[in-house]
Amino acid sequence: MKLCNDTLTALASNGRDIVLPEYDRASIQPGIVHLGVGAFHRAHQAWYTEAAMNRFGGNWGIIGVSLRRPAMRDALAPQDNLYSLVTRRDASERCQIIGALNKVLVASEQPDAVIEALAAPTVHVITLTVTEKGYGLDAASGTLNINQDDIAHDLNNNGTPQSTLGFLTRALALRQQRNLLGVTLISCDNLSDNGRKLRIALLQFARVNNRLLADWIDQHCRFPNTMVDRIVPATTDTAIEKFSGNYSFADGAPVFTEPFSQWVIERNFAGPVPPWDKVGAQFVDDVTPFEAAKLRTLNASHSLVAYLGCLEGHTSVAQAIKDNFIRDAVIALMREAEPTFTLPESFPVDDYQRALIERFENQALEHRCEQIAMDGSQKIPQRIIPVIEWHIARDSIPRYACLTIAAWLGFLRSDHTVNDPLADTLRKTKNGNLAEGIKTLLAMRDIFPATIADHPGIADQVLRESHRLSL
Ligand code: CS2
Repeated sequence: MKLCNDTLTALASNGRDIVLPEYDRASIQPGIVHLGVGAFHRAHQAWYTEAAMNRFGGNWGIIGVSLRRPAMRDALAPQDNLYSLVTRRDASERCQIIGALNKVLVASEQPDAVIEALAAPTVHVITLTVTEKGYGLDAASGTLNINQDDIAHDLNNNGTPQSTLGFLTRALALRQQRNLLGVTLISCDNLSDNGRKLRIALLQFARVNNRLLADWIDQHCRFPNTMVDRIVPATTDTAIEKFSGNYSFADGAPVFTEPFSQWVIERNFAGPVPPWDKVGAQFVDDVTPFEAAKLRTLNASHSLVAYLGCLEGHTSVAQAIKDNFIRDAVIALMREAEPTFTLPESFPVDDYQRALIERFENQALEHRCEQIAMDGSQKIPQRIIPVIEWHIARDSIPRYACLTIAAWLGFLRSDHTVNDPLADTLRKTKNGNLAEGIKTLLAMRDIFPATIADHPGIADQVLRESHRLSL
């Protein structure tokens, strides 16, 4: 039996405890368009939206957009865009069928349909998971990188857009021409100040060719900052096969995740949004402390585990964290980050750190070190640099942040495939001896600010840590 609308009722009576959509899918209008419909979105924002519709109804169907590849659409279309969300903690497991996704469009094949979807009058919210590199921002200056290929393409011609910003401006121009309401654009990527960054990128982009549109966007749209959290490994073919063996139906696109989930959203909306705050998300006035805590604790230690794990031959985070050297280093890195942010009292930092280690230990998740090791040039500036800056401003050298850079460098100089938009530049770190490699890396202005690059104590500490790793 294959998962689809017609088999939903049969699933309800197949003996396994599977949670099904409780609203009438056929009558739901799309209220959200999501750009970047990968595993993370389907386990996070779509899951909160599903919970909101299960409890309160509402027209919050999601149109998912894949920017380039058709794989997600092709897997989901034959199953009426239904998919299973499996939450796993060691031996326990729970399966829920998510119905919130109405359809998936592929931007490279159906650009006009994507623009019309974004401009639809029923759509009030646009969410994005386009990864750190999808915003076209220069990490060091925080301004739009007009030389990035897709951005340059979209700024220079009126043909089919290629970039997220290109699609958004075309759609928002239609909304403006049609006198529609503005929308709330919610970045769900692991960037500090993600909403503000999206706003800067989009306004700068729109201003190049259409100043009036930029003014309209600024006046009518909102860009709340958010902190998103849920560990969602990429689904593998083996996991898909095992899934149909475990359940009595086949699903070509299940998602596997942990029970934990967190979503903190700045209360800053252009119009209606789903009642996510009634189903577990938090609407707050200031997301900054949550965001800093998460990026500098969870994500920073994830990068450290991933690079050390790759160097030590561990495949998954759960395996790597069992290694005492890695575990101790992660705990020390968390402690080093701790003074750099202030969490609300409702969010005690000790509990947070302890819970994170337990989440990393979850044996049921096959979260590959290599997956997290991707895009280091985009991730390190968010996760490690603020910690180093905080410490050097107080005349101290953060040893474990330096260890993270050393581990990254070790990874870059190893035989692992480097999957990164700056891969060509990063390859230069392979030249010369270790000290030269460190100098080359720290001199990359797209990644490291001068305050760090020119600080002799940092380069020295990275070298000491590299020796400790026997690089
Ligand atoms: C990870 C994140 O791949 C990565 O870089 O650190 O995707 C992490 O799993 C999520 O941010 C958890 O919320």
